[in-house]
Amino acid sequence: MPETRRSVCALDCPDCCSLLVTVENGRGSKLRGDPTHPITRGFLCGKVAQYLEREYSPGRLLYPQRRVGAKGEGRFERISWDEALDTIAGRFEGVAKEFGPEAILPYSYAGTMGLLNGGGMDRRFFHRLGASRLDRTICSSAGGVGLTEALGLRYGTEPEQFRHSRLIIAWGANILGTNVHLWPFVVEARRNGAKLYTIDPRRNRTGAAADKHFFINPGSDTALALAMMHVITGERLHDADYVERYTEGFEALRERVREWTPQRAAELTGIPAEEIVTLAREYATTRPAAIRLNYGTQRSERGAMAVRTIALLPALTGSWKDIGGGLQLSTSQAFRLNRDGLERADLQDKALGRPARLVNMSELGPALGSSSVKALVVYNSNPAAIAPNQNAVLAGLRREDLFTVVLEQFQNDTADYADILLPVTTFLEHTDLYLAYGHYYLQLARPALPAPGDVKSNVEIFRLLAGRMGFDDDCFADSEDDMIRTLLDSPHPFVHGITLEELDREGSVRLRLPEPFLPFATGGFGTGDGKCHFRAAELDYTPPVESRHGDPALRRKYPLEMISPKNDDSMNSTFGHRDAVDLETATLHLSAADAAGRAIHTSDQVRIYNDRGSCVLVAQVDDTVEPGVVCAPSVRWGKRSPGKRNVNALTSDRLTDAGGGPTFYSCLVQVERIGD
Ligand SMILES: Nc1nc2c(c(=O)[nH]1)N[C@H]1C(S)=C(S)[C@@H](COP(=O)(O)OP(=O)(O)OC[C@H]3O[C@@H](n4cnc5c(=O)[nH]c(N)nc54)[C@H](O)[C@@H]3O)O[C@H]1N2
Ligand SMILES: Nc1nc2c(c(=O)[nH]1)N[C@H]1C(S)=C(S)[C@@H](COP(=O)(O)OP(=O)(O)OC[C@H]3O[C@@H](n4cnc5c(=O)[nH]c(N)nc54)[C@H](O)[C@@H]3O)O[C@H]1N2
Ligand code: SF4
Ligand SMILES: [Mo]
Repeated sequence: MPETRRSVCALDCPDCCSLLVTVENGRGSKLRGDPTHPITRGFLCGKVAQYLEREYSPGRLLYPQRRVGAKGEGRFERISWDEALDTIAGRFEGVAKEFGPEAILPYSYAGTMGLLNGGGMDRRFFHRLGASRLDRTICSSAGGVGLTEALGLRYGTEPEQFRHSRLIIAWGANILGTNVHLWPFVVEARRNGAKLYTIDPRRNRTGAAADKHFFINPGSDTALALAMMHVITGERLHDADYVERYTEGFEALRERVREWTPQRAAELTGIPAEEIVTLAREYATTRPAAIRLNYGTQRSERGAMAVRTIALLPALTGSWKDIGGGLQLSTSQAFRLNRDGLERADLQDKALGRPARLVNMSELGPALGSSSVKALVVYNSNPAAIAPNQNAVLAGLRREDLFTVVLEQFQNDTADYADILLPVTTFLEHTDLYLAYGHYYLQLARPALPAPGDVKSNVEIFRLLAGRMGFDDDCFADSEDDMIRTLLDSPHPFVHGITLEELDREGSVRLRLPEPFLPFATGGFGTGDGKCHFRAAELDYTPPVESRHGDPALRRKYPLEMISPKNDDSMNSTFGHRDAVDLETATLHLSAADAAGRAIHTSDQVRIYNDRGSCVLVAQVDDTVEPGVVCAPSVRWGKRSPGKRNVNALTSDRLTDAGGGPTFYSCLVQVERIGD
């Protein structure tokens, strides 16, 4: 008899779907979205609807292995878990003795969003070891700083409320591609007469479905936001009552944005001045108006300021008062769990007597180049493919004196550089607790399927390694349930009283928030006085160095701005083993004007290059980008590409204006046709 088990999608996606797994004779036969979940609403995205392909793929790693070929070559032989763990513990002890434990660096991101396997036992282990700490900046840290500067907090409008909006602005947000469970609410709003506008350097699927698309030059969003403020304050379209009660610094803001005329912004953004004026007026006078801001805006050199200025707009118009107003970038900070208890940073005292040094993951190339890292442990991430300045990263991974451990499900680019390669479970095979960054439901998943071969979870592997290293602190004996109970042990009213038993019973539990949740309707900002502080003197914009208005010498050499946003049907590099995904991410979109000047036609192989490196893609000449911009949906496995490089051979390890984030989308390149 088929049985239905519950699970949660662990991929790095705002939707954090609730799943139903059909199991027949111990084997998963079907995956679907839970129809009773208020956000999942019974459907899954295309990539996860087919997740059982990945689960049962012949490409799954099933046994521990040791490298026998050269680094990067990908030749391995099977070993036992005992041998693998003993080798790792022995090497760590050796490195710690010779160079100090900070010569060991963990490298992980959100391959799983599960709190235990994403950052639980691993954190405890590395803290106790005294290893370097990783600053996990690769995705959202610039935006996180920008949002915090604006609101003092990192949460906002709940997705369910978008159905009440009359104007929805998807600002650097490809809702249909990366956040598809918001879409039904957008559809409902539009059925009731709402308009959807998109602001993006490329007309993606969401832009194609919108009422109006605004092509914006990459990295210029701050100029647009400041000009919108110019129009709104100049024409007195702001909400005077809201501004008076719940904000601080309005007069200074009005003064500050006086110089930010629509004409000036038009020059920088490429959006005509009249359109900026109309957009600002419509935004300020349509109620409710909601902004879905996603992380696309903050992967540029001015990313933090872009998010900050955009996130100030709803305070100016009082939109936070309205059901269906406000703004959403992330909801994650509402999950006030006991992360300190989970991660146990205090264990560093035991190892070092102080906090360990911090290494920025967006600068992995320089970090490995400096030789201060002697051992690297990669899990939940594929840095050989996804980190910026790939040639520097690969040169580091090739170092003979670097001992590299990789915990993976698949033999991806990074796995090829491992000394020891450990096979891990998928989210369908282990217990974990999930917060979301696109809604307000906390979810628990128990194993739905048996783990194949000899695979183990991250939690189990770091627990075993702690044992091998002789760490006898009680926390290393914690079970998964112990760790979840620790996380739930929080006095904050949003989570207080949620128990493991409730989660086991319900699967998904709404945070203890009022419904509807209007976080800033009457102040409540995360500032000392609860008001939104405009801090006008700090608001400013200069174009990215790598942009059309940046360094003129660089631009003469490399005249095209390259963005490499998310591919609709994949998840960063996670599905890089799929042929269809490989094909989609082998594409470079360019305008007819840029193609004609280079004698490039659709289906031609093209080389994209700059001073950092080059990669080969297939041209697609279309009108999804304007002249001057090229777009490569990402991220492909380098090992499947000609020359074994993907677009990150071109991206730079220059950091964002704040937050230490990467600048993937501030990247000047040249493109040429590869002759026949
Ligand atoms: N299908 C799919 N879904 C995913 C992912 C995936 O790889 N594939 N990845 C997941 C992850 S890790 C994340 S962080 C989220 C990210 O989700 P998003 O932030 O929505 O994804 P991005 O593609 O980075 O950026 C969104 C849009 O911003 C645009 N953009 C680029 N530069 C600029 C700019 O300067 N200004 C403006 N206004 N727009 C700009 C891009 O063209 C893109 O259409 O998605 C998650 N979901
Ligand atoms: N050019 C360009 N580069 C980018 C981006 C871009 O838009 N353009 N986006 C950036 C962003 S936003 C992000 S978040 C990063 C994402 O980069 P990564 O964090 O590296 O994400 P993925 O490429 O999805 O790789 C996650 C890996 O984790 C593995 N995994 C899944 N579950 C588990 C588990 O339980 N245990 C272990 N050990 N492994 C597991 C998967 O098999 C997969 O190989 O990429 C960044 N790089
Ligand atoms: S990737 Fe996102 S949309 Fe797809 S199933 Fe997972 S949470 Fe849902
Ligand atoms: Mo991300």
